[in-house]
Amino acid sequence: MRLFEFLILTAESLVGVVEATGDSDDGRQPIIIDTDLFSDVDDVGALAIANVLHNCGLADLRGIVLNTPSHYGALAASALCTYYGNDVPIAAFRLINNDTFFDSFYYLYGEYASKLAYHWPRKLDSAFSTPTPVELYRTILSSAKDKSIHIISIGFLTNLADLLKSEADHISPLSGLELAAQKVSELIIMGGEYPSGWEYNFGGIDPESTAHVVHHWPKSVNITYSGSELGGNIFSGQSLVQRLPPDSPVLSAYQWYVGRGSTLRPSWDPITTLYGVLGLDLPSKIGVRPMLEYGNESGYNSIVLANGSNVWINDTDITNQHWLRLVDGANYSMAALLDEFLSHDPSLKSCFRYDLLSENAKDMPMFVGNRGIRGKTGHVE
Ligand SMILES: [Ca+2]
Repeated sequence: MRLFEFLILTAESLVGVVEATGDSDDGRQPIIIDTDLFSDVDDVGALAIANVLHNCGLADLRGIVLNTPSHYGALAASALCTYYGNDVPIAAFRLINNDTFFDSFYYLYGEYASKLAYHWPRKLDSAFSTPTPVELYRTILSSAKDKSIHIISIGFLTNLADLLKSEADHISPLSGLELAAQKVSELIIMGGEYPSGWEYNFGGIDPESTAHVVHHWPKSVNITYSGSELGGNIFSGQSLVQRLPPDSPVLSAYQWYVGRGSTLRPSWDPITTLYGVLGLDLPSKIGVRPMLEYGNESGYNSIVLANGSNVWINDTDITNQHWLRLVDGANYSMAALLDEFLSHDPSLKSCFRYDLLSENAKDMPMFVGNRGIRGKTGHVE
């Protein structure tokens, strides 16, 4: 099978892509990313994709909030955004600490956050000078158009729970719950397993916050879940060493984290971020075949407080919650598409590199995944 044969649509599909529909005045989809950038490198992939989509005029990256306490996470996020030419507001988790990642589970994966923080230029001088996550959430939401923001959660849900619990303050007369209901058009969460299971983002650190967000999120606002079974079966980053310059922080982070000469990694957070900006309608936004669909029509997610596991409850009256699944046969296409974003030149302001897609398709080796080496349920912290 030709790797890209389903990726590339006709030239006619490109028309109007630059003016892709969005919820902000300029057609960009406004997003806030809530990340645990610290250990697994798929958060780097997610921030790379968000910055690329921002530069391509499809996303409006309004802010990044950290849900892990190491100050290296905030600094690394700033280094990544700076590399893509973007000065994005960042909020460090409190209390801030000086931890560096050590893989005490597999003794295999490497640390990258402190290295990104100190070997690439960054706009942010210190994590201590940032607002708190709740302050940044409230500031961005209070100034946003109604029903405009997509929040993309690719880590723990502590900040979102704190946002929902926040009261009126000097930033906004609205409570956090009211801000979410009024300003957010969709919450996209990488977490859980569907229709049921246990996953680290939900149950690993702060299941109480997971339950609070999932059970108290306003019913008028859509939630879309990206489960461990989705990104865990799609391996991206295979060709980064051939396609990125040696000074790329994305390449370096993947090399440091995965190690052993590989940059191949499951795609939990990159897929979630891609959907969080573009939704299901990939053909109209970037001119590629549909790759994602909803796995359910109705019902809702429920969290077992004791351990953060989730189970889908069937209920035809509730239609604001969905989980994502891959369209049949789209595994290789999705991996190849993610690789396009991960290897995107920061100076290129278009996400439509069809000549390159075709060119790469001729030479790209067939997908080789190290399946089984680790699932999200074995997420290293
Ligand atoms: Ca993550």
